[in-house]
Amino acid sequence: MKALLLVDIQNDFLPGGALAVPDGDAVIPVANRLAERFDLVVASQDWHAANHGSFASQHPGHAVGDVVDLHGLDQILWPDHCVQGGAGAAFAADLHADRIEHVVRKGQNPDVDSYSAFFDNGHRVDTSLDDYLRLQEVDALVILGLALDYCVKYTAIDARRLSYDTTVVLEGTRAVNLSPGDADAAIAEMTEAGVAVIHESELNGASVGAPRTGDR
Ligand code: VGL
Ligand code: ZN
Repeated sequence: MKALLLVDIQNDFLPGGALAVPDGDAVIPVANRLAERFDLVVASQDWHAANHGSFASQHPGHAVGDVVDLHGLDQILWPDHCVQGGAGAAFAADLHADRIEHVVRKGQNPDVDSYSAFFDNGHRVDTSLDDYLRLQEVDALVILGLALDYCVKYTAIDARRLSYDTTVVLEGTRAVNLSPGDADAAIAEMTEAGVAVIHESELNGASVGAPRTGDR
């Protein structure tokens, strides 16, 4: 079966948030629309310890955007964001979160970042999302959320590696674009990895989960 995976649709990634993704709130109506069409909706939540090593605040002498070595991995430094339990870490208020059946939280370990909803950036520890999806007999994922050039990209590429039929819906995602061109590069990388990157209109028909029965 096919599930919808909503990546990090959290206040800190919306305009006005700590790590605002330009036009990030535009993904919310798309997420809400698609959530009505899937039998299973799951979500990831960036969920950092307050002293997380991806925060520039933890690296005196460094600024947001610098790249440092974090226990052997290149790490872009970000503003403090999505601190566990904080308002910035909450799902966007307009997101129909009542449709979400299962949430995986990532990025708790201060020593390693976790862009993918499946693994930390060192691919050492998994979030248990794969186990959960297999138990639900999910074999195909439609992915959207924030941000296209980080968490959506790494989640989609890992999903392919884990052999899910994987689709990313362009209207449902926006990029940070630290460098102009990052969005296009992310789309190219995902496509190269076997991810179908499509428009929402192309989701019609056989490729989407059957309409939910019972309430419509
Ligand atoms: C993300 C940067 C840092 C994301 C999370 O959700 O794309 N990006 N933490
Ligand atoms: Zn983060």
